[in-house]
Amino acid sequence: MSIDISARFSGLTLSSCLFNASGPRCTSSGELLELYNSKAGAVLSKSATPGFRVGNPKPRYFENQFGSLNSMGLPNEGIESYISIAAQLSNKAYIVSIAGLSKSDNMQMLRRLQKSGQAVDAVELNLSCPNVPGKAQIGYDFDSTKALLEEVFQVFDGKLGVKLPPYFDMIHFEQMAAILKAFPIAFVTCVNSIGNALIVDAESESVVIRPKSGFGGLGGDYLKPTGLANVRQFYKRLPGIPVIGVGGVKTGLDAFEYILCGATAIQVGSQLMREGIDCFERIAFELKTLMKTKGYKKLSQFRGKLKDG
Ligand code: OXC
Repeated sequence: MSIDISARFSGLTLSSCLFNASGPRCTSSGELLELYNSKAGAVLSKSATPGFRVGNPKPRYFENQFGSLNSMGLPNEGIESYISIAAQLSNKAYIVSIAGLSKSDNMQMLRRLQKSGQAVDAVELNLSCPNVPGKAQIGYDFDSTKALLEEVFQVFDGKLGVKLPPYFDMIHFEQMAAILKAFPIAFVTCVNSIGNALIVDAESESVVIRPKSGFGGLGGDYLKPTGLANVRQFYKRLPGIPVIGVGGVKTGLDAFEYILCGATAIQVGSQLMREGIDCFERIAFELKTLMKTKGYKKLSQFRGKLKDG
């Protein structure tokens, strides 16, 4: 099948537009190497903090037929580990996600990444983790986001994208887009989980995850319409800035819908957790099969072309 699903953005070339979301199965070196050896088009690390973090108490991940609820609390190996593995991931785009718990954490990691030169191909700055008790999602605080980005681009001149929380109001899309436009953002990833959702188990009359009294980030099918909406909004408002779609991608059809909304590439989260790394080959095959049926040979033939007039 001579159907091309490669993606190019910010100087990165991905043989497949599909890769992992920062979250499931990308924390340990072993997991990152598995992703590297899979059909994923790029490798993205779990969000790093300056040092190792054990994360929130378990159980902290739940799934049902509609998606997932998590409150992982940023368990990760620490930034040094994600920089040092880069040498073993050199033939694929390797993106490191960072999620400092404070501005100074983020600046410390960016200085370190800056010093590491070309080790890492790009950075995804996570502005939207909902699961650290006592810490707000910075992406919902527009002034703090702007102030952070002002400092970020003073110390870091590599490729840097941002991972946004889902927005639900037109004015918020407008305000965040206006902020992002003022910076040399390499890409925008839409969306992180819907924060502080609650799933109830009626039989046990209990919450389903332990941290934060059961409140956690919602992913999977629950998230997809919100993810599509956010991709569409930022695609239209940020011409020239690639948008990476994430939220409820299980099939080639889901991926197709994200590209129609304007996504340049697509991340897989809950489904990667459920199915493992084979999901990349399966979803790619389904996407190519659908494109063939529709007479498309490459993604640019339909990217962003959702009929919405
Ligand atoms: N989003 C994140 O940014 N981080 C994780 N969960 C989530 O939904 C986490 O580690 O809690």
